[in-house]
Amino acid sequence: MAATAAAPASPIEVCVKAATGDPETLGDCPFSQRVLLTLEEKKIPYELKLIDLDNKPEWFLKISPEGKVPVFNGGHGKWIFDSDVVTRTIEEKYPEPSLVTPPEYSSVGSKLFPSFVKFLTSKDPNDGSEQALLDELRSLDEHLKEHGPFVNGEKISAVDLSLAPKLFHLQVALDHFKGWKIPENLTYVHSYMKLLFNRESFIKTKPSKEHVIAGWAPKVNA
Ligand SMILES: N[C@@H](CCC(=O)N[C@@H](CS)C(=O)NCC(=O)O)C(=O)O
Repeated sequence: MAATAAAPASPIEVCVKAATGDPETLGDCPFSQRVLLTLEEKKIPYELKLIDLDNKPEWFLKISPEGKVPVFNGGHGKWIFDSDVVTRTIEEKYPEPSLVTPPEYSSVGSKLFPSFVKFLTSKDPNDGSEQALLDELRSLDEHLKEHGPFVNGEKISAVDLSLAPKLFHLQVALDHFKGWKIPENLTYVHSYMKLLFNRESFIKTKPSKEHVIAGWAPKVNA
């Protein structure tokens, strides 16, 4: 734990999604994984609480106003929600190693996830959703070409930890449901994904491909 942080009164706890149909296994929520990646990269010990989102316990509904994960308790009794707020709070309490992304890069790739979801769930091949996703991926590729290998150069930062789980979902779900792959010529995006997915923090917190697919299936088949 970082020497600068006040010791928590009790363990740090994080409520995250349990796997769909497998409540004892870490699930496939990219926002939950983002928080776990932040804790892992900062080497902060924590206790996981797996939440079955299809059968939310009463105690969880009391601490999570919208019934959403992740929810985080920094060890001082107060539960906070939303991965933006949680990761910002972790950064403030545990500033070392710094994961701060410079403001000019903090929105790089921010439209990737909504573009991916739109294309994944689209039933109309001519609605422009594939092209919109390709445009976002190309723009990330250009950024990485100029500034990579991470969004902010040599050092991983918060924006990478937000994008990594989303890119994993994108890769797994689009391949499975649409037989669609990120074009080979987006070489900087491919190298970026390899770099992120091979990190110890990612390997430790990633969901299985089967659970990612099971998580998206109801939205794709809706
Ligand atoms: N903006 C929130 C989004 C969190 C979110 O949408 N979590 C989903 C799981 S990935 C959830 O808990 N959904 C509630 C449900 O499925 O009942 C964040 O960044 O934390």
